[in-house]
Amino acid sequence: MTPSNNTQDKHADTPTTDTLYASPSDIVEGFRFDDKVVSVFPDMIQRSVPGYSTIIHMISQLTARYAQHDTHCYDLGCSLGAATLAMRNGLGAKKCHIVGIDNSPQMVARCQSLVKEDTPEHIDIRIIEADIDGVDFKPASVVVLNFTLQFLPIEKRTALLQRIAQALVPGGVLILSEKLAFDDPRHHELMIELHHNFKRSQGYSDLEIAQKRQSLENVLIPESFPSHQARLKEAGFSGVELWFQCFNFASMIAFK
Ligand code: GEK
Repeated sequence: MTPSNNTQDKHADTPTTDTLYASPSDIVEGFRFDDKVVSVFPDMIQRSVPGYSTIIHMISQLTARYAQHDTHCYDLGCSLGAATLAMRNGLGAKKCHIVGIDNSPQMVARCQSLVKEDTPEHIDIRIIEADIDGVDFKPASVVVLNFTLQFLPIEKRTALLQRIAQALVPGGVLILSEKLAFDDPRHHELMIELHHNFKRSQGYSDLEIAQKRQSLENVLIPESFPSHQARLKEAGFSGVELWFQCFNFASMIAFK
């Protein structure tokens, strides 16, 4: 079996184009990672997050550089396993234990079947249903939080990052991708505007953009890069840098 590079187009029997917010709703409910979202997820994230494919591609390269033999590589909030598979592809001959974790049962079920059908049996890769808030991490060299921390209540973020920092072996890294907020309100508005223009260019209507934004209100809580940097240092990381940014979407690397 030849491992592939993505999780797209594997289930031709299910809808793949995101039209979840295309019709007007009287009440827009808070966003949940349920069956409906799972069935359109690759299309949704690709057309909503500028730079998503580049980040996934680079997670493979960062794993190749930082993964250490006989350690764990975690993908926290793995959804359908795009970053999990990118890590697997980056490992090459290194023997690591790859663990993807998500607390959406629907995501986990789909992810397990996608990963199983794409991965040779000798590779140690597991997809687990759990809240990342309560996981007991084993010694790890690469930990990925690709657009997941933003869904955790703010008051729980420091403790999770502390546990990750403690689990990382010397030389280990955390790759943290997040939607960002900005302290200067003029810049904040500009980034939102450019992001919405990006979504329009991807075929989303103004109604879809407005309803999705409403559904994410109080569910996805973005913070600024200086806030992330300060918290990561407080949690025990010695260095934190931005390695990718497109508008209000960014990826950071935090060094143990
Ligand atoms: C990707 N990383 O394709 N515990 C476990 N999982 C959680 C928790 C939690 N407390 N909170 C949210 N999730 C993926 C994309 S999506 C980002 C990540 C997005 C899970 C949630 O179920 C969902 O699958 C994922 O985190 C966030 O690279 O959709 O914007």
